[in-house]
Amino acid sequence: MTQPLGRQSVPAGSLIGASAPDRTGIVHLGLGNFHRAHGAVYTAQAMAAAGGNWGIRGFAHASDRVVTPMRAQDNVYSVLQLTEHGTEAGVVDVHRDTGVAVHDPQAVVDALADPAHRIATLTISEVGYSRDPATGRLALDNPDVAADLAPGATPRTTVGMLARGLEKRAASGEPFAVLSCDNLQSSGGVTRSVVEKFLQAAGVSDDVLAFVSSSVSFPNAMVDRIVPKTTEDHTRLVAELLGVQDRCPVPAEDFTMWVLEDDFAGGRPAWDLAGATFSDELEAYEMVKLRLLNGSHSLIAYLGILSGAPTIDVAWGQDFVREAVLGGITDDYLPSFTPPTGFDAESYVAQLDARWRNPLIGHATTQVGTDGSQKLLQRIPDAALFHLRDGRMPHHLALCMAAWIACVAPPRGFTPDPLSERIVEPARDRLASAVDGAVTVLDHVRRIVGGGFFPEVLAAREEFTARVADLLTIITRDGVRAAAADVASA
Ligand code: CS2
Repeated sequence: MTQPLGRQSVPAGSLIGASAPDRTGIVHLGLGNFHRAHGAVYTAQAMAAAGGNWGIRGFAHASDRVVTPMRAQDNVYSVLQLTEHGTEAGVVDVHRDTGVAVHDPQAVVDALADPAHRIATLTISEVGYSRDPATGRLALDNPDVAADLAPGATPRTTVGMLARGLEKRAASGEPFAVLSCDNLQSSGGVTRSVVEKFLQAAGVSDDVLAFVSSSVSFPNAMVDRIVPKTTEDHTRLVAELLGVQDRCPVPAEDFTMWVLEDDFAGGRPAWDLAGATFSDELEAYEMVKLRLLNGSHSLIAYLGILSGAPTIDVAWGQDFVREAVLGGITDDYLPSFTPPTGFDAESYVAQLDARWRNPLIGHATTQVGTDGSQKLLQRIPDAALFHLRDGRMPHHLALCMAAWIACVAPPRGFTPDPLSERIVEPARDRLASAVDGAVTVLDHVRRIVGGGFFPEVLAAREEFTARVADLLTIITRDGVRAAAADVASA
């Protein structure tokens, strides 16, 4: 029987970076696998290089799935790197306290206001920003946001907690940075906009608004590391490699990347010494990541799900998927933005190929396919509009949209592969009511693209909706391979 992992039983030589001191300097919201294998690792390495009181006070949003085992083992855990040339495990010891935000929202508000804390990092996923898909602004009519805005309410949304935390912090006037580590274009700007909108709607004083505008920074950032869900196999592998029983290890690829704007009003860890890049070309880096990696990832996932492929490497191993994705990169994504200085598209795509091919990652297509109604907003409309405005049809983006609809809101008479049932799609019910009674596939697609689920400017491009409807018709009649072939020959 291997001994349980804890601060006293970290195997010699296995610590990644440095252990954090007892004082915490960072509040992290969204304590999932991605943060634990990404930002937390950079922070441990930054402290090894340059010290600092950058221990993390971490909050999961609503679930104790990670918090319970972390607390039982002094908040340390292992990261398991799965590469084709070997598997390695190391232990991360930077979280000094963990909890569940909705169980004690006041603890989050107080932590954000505590002058000892200088940064809040967020990995709350696209859904966590409570935005209206049609406008990109805070969705004031979202019932959870509306409830948080009621006078005297205890906030339950992350945006509400952040806003109330900053409102309280205004009393001390201590500078602060809120760093979004999610896959959003203009991640910092978006975060500032939803928080400020909340504060305005809540009717806070001008002093609070002035504090947030002048003393709280919201740097933009691009994050990258493929981190799947933890399975029993990962737990077993860690026990074999480290000789300890870790109840919440994190599997990850070895690739990792973080590009940030250097705008931290209250100081920051030496993340640059841990391999992060500070740049003033964030918009370009975000586009590279969101379009070439994430946009393509969605296409791999939905084509994969429709052809019964359970994991990204299996989906990517099918010729029709590779052709569609590489065509999408070349024809639709690459021309749609100006990359950062020195960017080498060919080697970036070769690296993506190696990352998606890795059979050890076991990244579920349904995990990538989850929350499509929020994720696709970052991955399709802007790139599609770039082409549509010039009279070109972005066929591969239309295919991605059609494949997503086929999975989560299929037209009557079509039943997608049973894998699609494992996609967590928060808009599933609303999509189903939107398409209820649609008589043609075109009508079906119109009710989705133009039904408040996507920006109005995209819905106004009727030719795009029509192409999505064409491809959806082919998927339902002749299958997903036929739809990909139609795109290849367009
Ligand atoms: C994926 C991302 O689930 C998804 O939507 O595209 O989580 C992706 O694995 C990461 O952004 C990689 O950095």
